[in-house]
Amino acid sequence: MASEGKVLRSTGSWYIVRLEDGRQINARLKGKFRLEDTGQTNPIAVGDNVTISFEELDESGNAMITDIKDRANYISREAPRHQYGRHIIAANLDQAFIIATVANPRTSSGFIDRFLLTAEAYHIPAVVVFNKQDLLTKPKDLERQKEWVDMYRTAGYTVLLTSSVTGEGVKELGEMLDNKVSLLSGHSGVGKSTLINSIFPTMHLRTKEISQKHNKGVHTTTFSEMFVLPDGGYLIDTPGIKEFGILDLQPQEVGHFYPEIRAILSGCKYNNCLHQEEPGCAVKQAVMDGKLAYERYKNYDNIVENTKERPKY
Ligand SMILES: Nc1nc2c(ncn2[C@@H]2O[C@H](COP(=O)(O)OP(=O)(O)O)[C@@H](O)[C@H]2O)c(=O)[nH]1
Ligand SMILES: [Mg+2]
Ligand SMILES: [Zn+2]
Repeated sequence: MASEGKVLRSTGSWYIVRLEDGRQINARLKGKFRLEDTGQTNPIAVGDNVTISFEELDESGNAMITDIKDRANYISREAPRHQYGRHIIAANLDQAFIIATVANPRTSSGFIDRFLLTAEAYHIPAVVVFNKQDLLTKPKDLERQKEWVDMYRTAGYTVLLTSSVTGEGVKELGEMLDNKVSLLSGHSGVGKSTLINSIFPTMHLRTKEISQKHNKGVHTTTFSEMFVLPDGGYLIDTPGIKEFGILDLQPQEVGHFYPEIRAILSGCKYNNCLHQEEPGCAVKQAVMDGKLAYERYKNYDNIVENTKERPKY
C-alpha cells in the first residue's frame, strides 16, 4: 500500500512525514535518489510532497519514500563553497510573512526590502506584518510606521498591524494562515513565537522569555521545521532570516523583483538600465515625481551595489 504525505522535518538521514490521514511516521529515502542526480545537498526538504511505501521497510521498520512530487517552488541557501549545489530549506510555500517592528527593536526597511525581493525571486507571495503595535506611543514612531505602511501598500504588498498584547490583527493573521503553507520570518525578538502562540493557544512555541530562563545556551537547531496548524495548514518558523536572504542575483535582475519597478522599467531609454546613473531612466523619474518611494529606491540601489561586489563563481 502506498500513501501520500508531506515532509515535516528532516534529520538528514530520516524524515518525519505527515500522511493524509494526519498520522506522522518516520520514513527513509529509498536508495535510488542519489544527490548527484539532483544538484542539491539534500534530496528531500521540509514541505516536499512524497509517496510512502509500507511494503518496503528498512531494518528498523521505517517506511520508505519512493517518490517526490515536483516542487511548486522552494527556497534555498547556497551550499558552502557550492560543492554540491543548493541546499533546499523548504518547498511548496503558499506565502511568506516578514514580521517587523518599528520599535523594540526597530527593523530596517533595507532588511524588509531584501526579504520581499527574495520572496519575489522565489515566486512566493509576501506579506509585511508590523508587530508590537502596543509599544508605538511616540509620535515619531507612529509617523515612521505610517510612511512604511503607505510605502509597502503602494508597492502592492498586503500590510498587517499586530500586537500580541492587545490582540490587534491577531485574528486577521490567523485567518490568512488557515489551510496554507506559510513561512514566518523576521529578526529574533520581534515576537514571532508569541504571535503564533496568541493565534493558536494550543501550540506553546518557545518564546524568548522562557528560553532565556530555562534553556540558556541550548543549541538551537538549524534544520527547518514545519508545524501543523490546529485549524489546518502548515507553518515554517525559520531558525534564521539569513537562510532566507542569500540569493545569487545579477545586478540586472534586481529591478525585476521589485514589483513597482518592474511595472515601469520598460520606459527606460536603455534596456539594460540599472536605474542608477543612466540618462532617460523611467525609474529615477518616478522617484522624482513622487510615484516611487525614495526609501524603496535607496534600498534597491544598495542591493544592486551588493550584487556587483559578490564574487561570481
Ligand atoms: N509589548 C509587546 N511585546 C511583545 C509582543 N510580542 C512579543 N513580545 C515580547 O518580545 C520578546 C520576544 O518575543 P518572541 O516571541 O520570543 O520573539 P521571536 O524571537 O520573534 O520569536 C518577548 O519578551 C515577548 O514577550 C507584543 O506584541 N507587544
Ligand atoms: Mg521565536
Ligand atoms: Zn532605468
